[in-house]
Amino acid sequence: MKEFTSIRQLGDIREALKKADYVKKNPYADQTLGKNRTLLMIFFNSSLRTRLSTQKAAMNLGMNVIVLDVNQGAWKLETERGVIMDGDKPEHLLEAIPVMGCYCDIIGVRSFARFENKEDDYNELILNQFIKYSGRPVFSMEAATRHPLQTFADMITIEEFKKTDKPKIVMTWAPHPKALPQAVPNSFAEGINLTDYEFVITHPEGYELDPAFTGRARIEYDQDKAFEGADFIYAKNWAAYKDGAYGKVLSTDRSWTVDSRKMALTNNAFFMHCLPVRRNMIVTDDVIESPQSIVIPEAANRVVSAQTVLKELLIGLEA
Ligand code: AN0
Ligand code: CP
Repeated sequence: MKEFTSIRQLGDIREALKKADYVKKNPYADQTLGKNRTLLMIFFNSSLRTRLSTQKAAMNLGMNVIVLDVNQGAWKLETERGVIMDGDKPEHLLEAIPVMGCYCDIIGVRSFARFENKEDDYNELILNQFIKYSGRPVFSMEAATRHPLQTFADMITIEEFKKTDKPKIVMTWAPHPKALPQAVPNSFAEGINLTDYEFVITHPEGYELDPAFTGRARIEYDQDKAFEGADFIYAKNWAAYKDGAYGKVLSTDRSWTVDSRKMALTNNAFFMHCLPVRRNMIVTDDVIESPQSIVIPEAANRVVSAQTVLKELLIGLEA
């Protein structure tokens, strides 16, 4: 594999899940694969899980790791070409990227949607510049439109916990005080659409996601109806995608918070969330603390997800 910006780049998802299962059972089997290889992780945004799990995954593969928080200690970067750089940004991304490429073998990038311009976000302006100018294999640690390492961990978790061949997966919007990107729900939808599982997305009107991601999912505006018979509840907030309201918070309606009354409508569903989660906005304390909550094993699988992806990228370096 030469690049990982979408779950689709893993190829056949069942094969990818088998590879992940092997990595989970044999975490130290490939400790020489990454010898003398350097991973550079670039963060334009905050992170807890992605930072730690990807670092741990790289260590399991014997890699060296360098982490750069662009907003803490690095030069402020101009990202637009053609700008007269007489403002507060001393360096251009177009030099910074190839320079960073000189210091590593593989680059991970976290660069969220900026909600300034829908086209720029959905064209993955920042991530694509890394792909074009770094000269290195690039993987996404959550970009503007997708969070494939999270999606892969989510799918690994569903495989581990599912009780039937074709579980009913329900992704529900839930309220949040601040505008959040669509990357996690887009990417989760993209992943579930690779399976033959029943897939329902529920959200208030106005929160429709890009149909390129939601695909075959059934959209149900009645959250109670959507929850009926669910095997997995995947909660997430996102800001509006539609033109004219892109990046806006249209509702903070707490009647959409996942609580025990709603969970009782399901088929004793497991509760999932990528974290970080705001309690009693997205989900009540009792639901996230219940035995059906699998948010911690889900987060633990981020190591398995990252290690499987890094392993494929390391193999790709040798090809
Ligand atoms: C981010 C988001 O919703 O995309 C990261 C989630 C993994 N969440 C926040 O910024 C709170
Ligand atoms: N789920 C996730 O990516 O978490 P972080 O933002 O903490 O990395």
